[in-house]
Parts: sequence; C-alpha cells; structure tokens
Amino acid sequence: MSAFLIVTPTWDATPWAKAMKAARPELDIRIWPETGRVEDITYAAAWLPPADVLKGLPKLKVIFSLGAGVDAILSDKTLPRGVPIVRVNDDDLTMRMSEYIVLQVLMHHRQQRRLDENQRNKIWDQFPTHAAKDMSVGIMGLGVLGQDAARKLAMMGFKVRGWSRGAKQIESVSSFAGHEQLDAFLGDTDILVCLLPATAETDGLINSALIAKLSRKGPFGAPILINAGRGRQQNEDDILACLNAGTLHAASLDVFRKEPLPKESALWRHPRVTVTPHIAADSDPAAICAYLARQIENFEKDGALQNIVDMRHGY
Ligand code: NDP
Ligand code: OXD
Repeated sequence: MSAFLIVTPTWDATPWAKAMKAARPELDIRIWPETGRVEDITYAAAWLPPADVLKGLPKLKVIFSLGAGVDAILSDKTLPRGVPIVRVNDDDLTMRMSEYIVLQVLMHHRQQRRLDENQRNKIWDQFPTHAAKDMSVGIMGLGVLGQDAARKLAMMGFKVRGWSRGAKQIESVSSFAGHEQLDAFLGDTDILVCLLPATAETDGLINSALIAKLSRKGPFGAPILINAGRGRQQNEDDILACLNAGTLHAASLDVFRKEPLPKESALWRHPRVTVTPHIAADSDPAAICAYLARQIENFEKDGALQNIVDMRHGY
C-alpha cells in the first residue's frame, strides 16, 4: 500500500487530489489533516505545510513541493532527515512566469499606466516611446524561471543580463555571477527583475543600497523593479522611500513580506506601484500532478528523482 498525502492548508486540496488520481490511479490519495494510518504514507506533496506535519510520517520516501519555491517547507525545522525534497520544474509554470515578467517589462517600457490614465482623462498625448534595444533588463536568478524569461526578453530585443551564483552561457544574455559581480550587474540595469529563491543569502537583498546601484541611464532616468521571487527579499519601506525620492521610477510586486499584503500597506495605493497577489506563476494541478506522476514512476523504477533541493544552498 502506497499512500500519497496532500498538505495544502491554504489551498483547496480537492483539485489536487483529483488531478493526482487521474495521473496515478493506483495511489491511495489522502488529504491532510485526514492522514489515516501514517505508516502507509510514502509520498507527501505540500504547499505551506504546518510545521511538524511531515515529521510525523515514518515511512515517507519523498517530499514534493507544489511550487518552485521551497522556503516554506524548509522553514520547518523538524523535517524528517534524509528524505529528499523535490521542487517543481514544469513548463506550464515556467511559461506562466515568463508571461508575467514579459507583461510587466512591457507595461513599464511602453508606459501603459500613463496611457490608461490619459484615456481616463480623454487626453491625446503622443509622448515619445523608446526602443527595446535602449532598455537593459537585469534578472537576478538565472535558474529555470530566470533563464526562460531572459530568452524571451532577449528575443524581443531588450538588452538582457542575468545574475546567479554560478556563471551561465545563454545566447544574447550577459552573465554575472557571485557577490563580486553584483555591482557590475546592477550598474547597467534599467529594469531589475528578481527571480531568486528565498534563502538566508537573499533575505532583504532588495533595499535602498541595492537600488542606489542601479542604472540611471535608462529612458526614465531612474530604474524599475519587478519582484516575483519572494517578499522576504525586499525591504518594503526602502522601496517606498526610493519611489518617493525618485531614485526608483516604478515597481511591480507579486510577492510581499506579509501575504496577503495588509490593507494598510502604502504599496496598495502608490501611483507607481503595481501590486499582484502572488499569482505570477500559478501551480496548475493537472500540469504539476503529471510532473509528480512522472517523478514517482521513475523513482519506483530505479530510485531516480529530478530537481532535488540542495539543502546546503536552500533551493
Ligand atoms: P532555480 O532554483 O531554478 O533558480 C534559482 C536561481 O537563483 C539560480 O540561478 C541560482 O543560481 C540563483 N541564486 C540562488 N541563490 C543565489 C545567490 N545567493 N546569489 C546569486 N544567485 C543566486 O529556481 P526557479 O527559477 O525555478 O525559481 C526561482 C524562485 O521563483 C523560486 O524559488 C520562488 O521563490 C519564485 N517563484 C515565484 C512564483 C510566483 O508566483 N511569484 C512562482 C514560482 C517561483 P545558480 O543557477 O548559480 O544556482
Ligand atoms: C512557487 C510559488 O514557488 O508559487 O511556485 O511561489
């Protein structure tokens, strides 16, 4: 008997259970907190699992994260030792993220909010627009998501650069790696995109000091920030202060230190901030469960798993 436990306290688990059953009918699917006999559970799939749930599963062989980010799972200090954690690397999620990044870059680049405002006021203003080749987009995090977004933006003609822990070779994308090259990466970035995982090293990275290092040579005279990584990476007071001081031109934020973003946050009503509710790349049950089913099939054949989280680095 092999049981598969779904632990999604903030999501409706029903579509996940249905999709998993469709992908692997022989699995006994259970939804937390109705675990049944915990000794039957060999696989757990989780999104924001409460601490202590996973440690109570003595026969667990694999933990699947239902998202690409694993920070919430890793924050459980009681995780069972030696059980591999597998994260999502799926084309459907990747395409959704690239759509979001391209949309936000174009929205700022083509000044869509100004056009919307002009339309509301019936103003026919043919203000100058700029070519993509005159705008440099810098992506922090050149992993699965960052690389796909980088390729798509480069195809559209933007100057694209990326920053990661290790150097990368991606056609038409300049690669910067490690702390030593962070300032050089920032110095020519007009639009900064964050697609980093939340780790101890990336915590609070996006602050006034980092924003001050971004390029001022772009068409708007001040840089733009797009964060779809994790809220923990941004200092929201600093972002607001930089927007108000004019050292940051605009921001699109999909992630926040506290989610849902509290109603009293000034980010909601800032005229140059676009707030989206952590939906840049939704996890689609059918697509993700097909991915999990492939992983389980391979694992049961020869013990192989892909996209295992590196516990030393925390992503
Ligand atoms: P990957 O693990 O594939 O990529 C992570 C990238 O970040 C890698 O390029 C890695 O470098 C780089 N990186 C990590 N730590 C550092 C560091 N200290 N300094 C420099 N570079 C670093 O992750 P994904 O691309 O799949 O996902 C990225 C993140 O996006 C997720 O962790 C999650 O937080 C977020 N996300 C947000 C969603 C949303 O809806 N808003 C949806 C899905 C994900 P290297 O390549 O050298 O290892
Ligand atoms: C994810 C997310 O990590 O939704 O997949 O943020």
